[in-house]
Amino acid sequence: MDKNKIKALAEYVHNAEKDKKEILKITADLHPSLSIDEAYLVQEELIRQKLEDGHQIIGPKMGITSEAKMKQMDVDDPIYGYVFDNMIVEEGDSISISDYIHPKVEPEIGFILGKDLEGPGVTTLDVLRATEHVFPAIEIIDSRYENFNFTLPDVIADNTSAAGAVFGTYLRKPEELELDVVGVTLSINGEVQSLGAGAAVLDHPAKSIARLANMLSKKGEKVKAGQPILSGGITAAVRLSPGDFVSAKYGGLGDVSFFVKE
Ligand code: OOG
Ligand code: MG
Repeated sequence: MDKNKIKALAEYVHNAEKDKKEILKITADLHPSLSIDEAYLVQEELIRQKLEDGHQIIGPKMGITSEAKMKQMDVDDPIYGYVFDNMIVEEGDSISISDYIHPKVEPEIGFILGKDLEGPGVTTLDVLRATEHVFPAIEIIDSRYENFNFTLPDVIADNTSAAGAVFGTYLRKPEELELDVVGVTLSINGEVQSLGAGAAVLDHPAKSIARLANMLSKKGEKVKAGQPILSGGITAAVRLSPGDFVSAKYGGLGDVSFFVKE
């Protein structure tokens, strides 16, 4: 794929995000043969455009790391993308539904590393030893594609549907918890909509961070200390409506919540 094509595809997705207008997936028509490697080139260009617009990367995120997500989205491999500063929602604050296309939420466990991790060969244990804190989080995803309908390359090119992140302030050391058996409930207006445990994420959420380090090493990049990192949705994602009070509650890892307005 030549540079102009990559740029055009990144603009296609980027404009949908800026205009809050859903688009047909890239592989439907524009470029049916889009490969995973090409999709990451489109994502890189999209990220370059966002940085050029003055936005900043807050941290990386993993996606499609649980069976629940693989089934819901009908794709089956972990992928990564990036959370930007303009996506951050403070705990307890409100979002406006009109700032999104068709937003959904999913509960995730967040990591902050005390030292950089560089693959290949990073293990789950390496991640746990490098982790300074874990924290509760909710990710807001908002695929730019019609009906959240996409293939793996499509969703990679769309920065893995990243649209918002609510980082809880309850920090724990990883050794204070057994992250794989930390349970979570995701509730809307006090009613549980989905539930799961950390092990839903690749058997252990720290394994997801190891996978991220190993994937990034193919580009000569590492997972950096100090950045909040999302390890991937534990449960299927739940659609948002105006008036929702969204809350994720974790066993031993506190909770995190926010409101949805018109
Ligand atoms: C893709 C986003 C995947 C996760 O945690 O699985 C993701 C999507 O479901 O639209 O962030
Ligand atoms: Mg996610």
